[in-house]
Parts: sequence; structure tokens; C-alpha cells
Amino acid sequence: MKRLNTQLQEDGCPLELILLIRTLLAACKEISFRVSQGALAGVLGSTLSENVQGERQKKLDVISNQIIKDILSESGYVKAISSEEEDDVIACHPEGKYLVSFDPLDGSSNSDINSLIGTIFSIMHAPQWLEGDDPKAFLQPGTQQVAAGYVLYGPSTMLVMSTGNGTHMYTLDKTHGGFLVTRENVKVPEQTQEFAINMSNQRHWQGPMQAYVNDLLAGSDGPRGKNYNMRWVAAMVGDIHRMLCRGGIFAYPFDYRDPGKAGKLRLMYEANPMAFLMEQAGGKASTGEHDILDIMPEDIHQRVPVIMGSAGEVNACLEYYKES
Ligand code: AFP
Repeated sequence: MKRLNTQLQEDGCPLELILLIRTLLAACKEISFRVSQGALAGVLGSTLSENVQGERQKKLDVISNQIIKDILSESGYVKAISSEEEDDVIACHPEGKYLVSFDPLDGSSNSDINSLIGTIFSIMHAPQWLEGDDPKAFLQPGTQQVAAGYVLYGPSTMLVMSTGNGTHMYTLDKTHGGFLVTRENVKVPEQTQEFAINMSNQRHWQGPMQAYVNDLLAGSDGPRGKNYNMRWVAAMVGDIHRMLCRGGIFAYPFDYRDPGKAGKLRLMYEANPMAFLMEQAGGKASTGEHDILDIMPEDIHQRVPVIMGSAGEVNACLEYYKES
């Protein structure tokens, strides 16, 4: 099987980016080990602190964040990092060429039930004219990502990543500690009969999403003319992994609960990297109104509505938004 390095070289990835990716993955391998220790290492459960989003942090959120922060800060390749678990940007090496945004442990509430969790990351060039701790450096649209991906800590530890030349899946071979290519150039199936959305929020959604989901639920008797199935992992990494493997539509749409929050998911370290992977695999990613990758960010912790997955199904959903 092909090794990570070989795939990255074939994809035309510059040496310094390869070294950065390998450094980041060293951190993910350590997280994978810590996660697998679970209750034996006393890493489950919550801390007493909250992150900038006002969410109670899990012990594994804090541990994972620290592991990635330490390794990237010392690497020399990274000018600054921004994390879901950090209020502000953290300056690293003044000469570093790259910026890394990450969610150290997406879906961390799943850790207590031994279910899917993962690390999501996005890498961009660092503008050299801005100071390392200047958050403006990060305010670039998702189209500017030079690499994005996630590491899924499931029954096997998998890396799914794109450097702009297709989306590839890798599996961690724990016998020698390296990631091996197990699916090259993933293509999301065009059509689907599966959707992923938190149905308990239905009453808060906008009209177009209400109408679209009602038509899915109507099944073969409704306007879509087929029966749909629903799945919800409650960790974006898990749901997007399923979309990439067998198609489907994933949505965390805008809802009216808190007008200050345009959806739940964060642009820089959730929506953008997943949209990049999805589009590199022939899928589509939108807010309902705009392509996610075209959004000009205003804040490193900005939230956006997310609709992504099989192109045919996302387009069908977007028709409801156009009509409204
Ligand atoms: P955490 O990283 O705080 O656990 O949140 C996970 C997440 O942001 C995303 O990965 C899921 O798709 C979504 O939340 C699940 O949200 P619900 O709580 O509404 O199911």
C-alpha cells in the first residue's frame, strides 16, 4: 500500500507542507492513543472550564488541544495557530510559512460513550506582512486552503485529507505507525437516499429547510419520489465521513434560536476544511445562499449554516432556498 509521503509527493505538495502535515499527524497519533486509553487513563468526562464558545470543555478537548498546540508551536513551519479551544490566535514561529486552524476534538461529547470523534484541520499560507498574533491573517476564504482534512478516531484511526489534488483516505497502520492510502481519489456518489440533520431542531429552521426535509420525509409518496433514511452521529467528522464514503446530505442549517449565531458549526475549523474535502471529492457545500468556500471570514470563531454532501442532493435542497 502507498505511504502518505508518496501520495503527497505525487500530488505535488511542497516539502515544507509535507513536513508540517507529518508533524500535525504525529500529534494526532498521540491523541489517537490517549483516546483509546479512555477510562483507563482517566481522560473521560468534563473539566470545570468553558471555551470561547461558552461550551463546557471535555478533558479530552483540553488534552488534544495542548498536544497539537505544543507540537505545532515548536515545529518552525507554522506562523500562527487558531483553535476552537483558544480565545485568540497564538503566534508560533515568526518565519513560519503556514497558518493552521483546528478543532482538536470534534464531537467530544461522544468520547464518554466510546463513539466517533476526530480532529479537523485547515492549513493556509501565512501572509508575511502581518504579525504572528494578528487574527486578520486567518481571515481568508476557504478557497485559499492549501491542505485540509480530519483524523477520525473510530474502530480504526483514519486520515482523510486533500492538498488540492483530490481527496484521499488513509488508515493508520499501528504496526509501523504510518498512515497508508486505503482509498485514493474518493468520489462522493452524485445521488443519495440518506440525510443527516438534528431533527429535534426542526421547529427552529427557516422555511426552505422545513419544506425540503418535509419532502424527504414524505418518501416515495412525496415530490422526491423515493424513500430516505436518516443517520446522525452528532460529530461532524463521523457524519461527513459517511457522506464521503457512501453519499448523502448533511445539514446544520441556520435556525432562529439565537439570531447572533448563524448556525452552530464554525467556519474556519469545521465548515471550510469539510467543504474543501467535499468539493475535492466532487460533492458540494453551501450555506443555502453561498458556497461555503467563498465566504470571506470576519472572525476566527465565526459560525455558518452548513449544507453539504452529494452534489445532486445539495442542489435539490438549494432549489428550495432559490424558490423562497
Ligand atoms: P462538539 O465538538 O462541541 O462536541 O460539537 C460537535 C458539533 O459541533 C458537530 O461536530 C456536530 O455535527 C454537532 O455539534 C452536533 O450537534 P447537536 O448537539 O445538535 O447534535
